Amino acid sequence: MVDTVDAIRDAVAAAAPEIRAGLPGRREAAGAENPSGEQRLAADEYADELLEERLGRIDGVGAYASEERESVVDAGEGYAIAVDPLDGSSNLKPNNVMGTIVGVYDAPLPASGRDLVAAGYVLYGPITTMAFAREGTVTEYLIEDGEATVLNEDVTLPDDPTVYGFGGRVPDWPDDFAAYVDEIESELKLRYGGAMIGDVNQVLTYGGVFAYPALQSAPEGKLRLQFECNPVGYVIESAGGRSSDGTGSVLDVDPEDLHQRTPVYLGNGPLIDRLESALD
Ligand code: P6P
Repeated sequence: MVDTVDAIRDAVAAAAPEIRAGLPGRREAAGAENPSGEQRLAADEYADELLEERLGRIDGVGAYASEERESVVDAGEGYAIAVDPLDGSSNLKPNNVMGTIVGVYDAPLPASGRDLVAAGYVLYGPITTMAFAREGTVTEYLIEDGEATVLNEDVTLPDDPTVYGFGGRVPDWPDDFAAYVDEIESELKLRYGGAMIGDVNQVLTYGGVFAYPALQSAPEGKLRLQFECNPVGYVIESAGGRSSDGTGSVLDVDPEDLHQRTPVYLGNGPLIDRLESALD
């Protein structure tokens, strides 16, 4: 993971001269769409191929799946790795943060979040960090020059939340969610950057709530259960927070399809409890 992250970050940074020169760099569309029908960038494909090559060859890894591929790459016995190779790659254009999400399931995919044995996410920010959850603890690492250095060996959500970030558009929010937002926005500061990992890491750092809610136009929400909501929900719950699909832990959502979407709400327990009451 550490080696792969350096190569992906370098590839994203390699686009920088082209961005400075106004050229598309790896921002250019790769032509295809991903299984969720979203524009796939060359950077998405690059990160996906690198992750499959590096993670797929690890002893003990039996399957690889990604948000960018229709089906699971089967490699026999072992853990199933599910990744979002470059989450928020559309942020390349505005030169904003992006991430890589990885879930390690001890079950064939699609799997329940309860089958996760580890999960984490990488944030390509001013520095590259990885938040990795294992056995109920979240450790934050600095990743640089092929080395992972522990920055915080037990990351927990602050008790006094201060930020929120919600996806979707106000007119598309159901009334019950909009009513919750009215309450929350008078208590917390808006922090939304359009890349789940950047926004969730704000919540992990300052406390608060991130949501990509059920929308009137998309009751199932936007984010993918296997590749985004389960792994990131696992990290937030391991850091002492809560996850929800609006009714209960996102880790309990029944896995029916590899690319199924789910509404997702992540953050401090009391804020998620209030949200579930509002959505009742
Ligand atoms: P919107 C990025 O495309 C992504 O999958 C998540 O990283 C992010 O939270 C969400 O979609 C942003 O969606 O509708 O705000 O552009």
